[in-house]
Amino acid sequence: MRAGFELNFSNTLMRIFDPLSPQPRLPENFVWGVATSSFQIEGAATADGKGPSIWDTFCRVPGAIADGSDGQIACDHYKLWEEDLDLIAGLGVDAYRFSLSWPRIRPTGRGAWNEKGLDFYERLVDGLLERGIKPYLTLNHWDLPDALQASGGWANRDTVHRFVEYANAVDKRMGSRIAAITTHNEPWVMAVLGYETGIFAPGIKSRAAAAQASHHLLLSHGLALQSLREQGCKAKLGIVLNLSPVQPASETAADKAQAVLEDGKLLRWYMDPLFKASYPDDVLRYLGADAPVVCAGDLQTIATPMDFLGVNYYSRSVVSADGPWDVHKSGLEVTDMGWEVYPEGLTELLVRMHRDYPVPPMYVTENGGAFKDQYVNGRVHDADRVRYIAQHIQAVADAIEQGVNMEGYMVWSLLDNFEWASGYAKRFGIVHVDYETQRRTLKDSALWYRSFLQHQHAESLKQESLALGA
Ligand code: GCO
Repeated sequence: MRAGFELNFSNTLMRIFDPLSPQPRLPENFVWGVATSSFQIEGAATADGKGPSIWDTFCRVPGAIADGSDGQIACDHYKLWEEDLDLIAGLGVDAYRFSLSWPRIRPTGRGAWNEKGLDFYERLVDGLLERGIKPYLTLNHWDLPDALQASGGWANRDTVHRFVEYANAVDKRMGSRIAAITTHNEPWVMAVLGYETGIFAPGIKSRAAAAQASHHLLLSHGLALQSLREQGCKAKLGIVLNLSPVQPASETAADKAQAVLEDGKLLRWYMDPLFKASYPDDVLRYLGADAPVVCAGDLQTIATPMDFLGVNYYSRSVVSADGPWDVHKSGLEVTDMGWEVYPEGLTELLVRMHRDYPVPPMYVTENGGAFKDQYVNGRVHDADRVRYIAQHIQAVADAIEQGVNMEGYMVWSLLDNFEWASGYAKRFGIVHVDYETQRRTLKDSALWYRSFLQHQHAESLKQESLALGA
């Protein structure tokens, strides 16, 4: 155990942490990482020719962001990127998952390209490679060029083609140096929270627009995959979905039926077209006249084979036919986001996906928790976050035991950052950010992850030399 490192673990968790005890068994080349996204950390909202994104615009809507904040400065990563890369390298991770700001690269989404934007990401990619870290690049983590929203954004089929152009341009500039390219991060969030409930950018409230947006996101994913492969792109290609097991609040027929429908809207609406080239009938029936316009060939395009699938997992979803479920009912620990800590749900979810769909190798591309951190004398003792991460790594190991093909795990997030409609009040980082001074401080969770990874890597080396000697 690291000196001075006192955490109150249960026996199981202690075993994960204690280098002398058996660790969860993860495959040889398992990829360990940390994740961020462009709008949440970069700042520099208008620097070097960047155009506005829908989130820049949405932040100006009174009441849209809980603390009235915006992404103008965020973690100032656009300026501090070298320091941040050193921080990532210091953790001993294999990979860094980050996203590109589309309007930094093409300010109006369809006009001229901004070379300075491409230059920034090229420096970032080279900086990662110099430090021995694999770049996992996401093309769209929600910050659509605002100019494309003026013509309907993702509800307009034209945006599909603009996205493919953007994907091609990024690949031409740096694709050969990227380990994996994710087309979209969490299409459900963009479609449902962005176009149906309107609590996220662009703030539209139309179920029909949301359904159409989800279809266009999926279609653009499939078309981009085809186009990137035609271009000879060597990176692994995939998409990232936010998923949860959906459980009924009770055994009543009404609650169970509600859970089936919610599972359809959250999981099968994305997994069925991606892996079975069809939309689920029950959700189509539920949407009725709001179902999306789907052109001939669209579903075959969406089902273009992927090299990997990313899963973002935070909690389970419990649904009741009588309205919202009170998370405090279960007696489980609840994070600062009001989400139950439910690691066994991750195992359940991964096993179910493996059982129900012909999935490619999967990654947990995001997992982590917001907690009420206290910064005291240069330390943040976030034992709750350590426990959260350790339990979920164990849950991934359990899924692997049950035959699921998992290739990696990434913590959300490297840094405290702009948590969308919650602003800066919710902290997900394993590194604390003082927004006044931009000083970064490793929390206990970062120190824990670092020593856990040291042990994992030492174990792999041991296995390798045993294999060589045999
Ligand atoms: C997400 C997002 C992140 C969030 C995180 C916590 O993909 O939902 O990728 O941007 O910050 O999930 O809510």
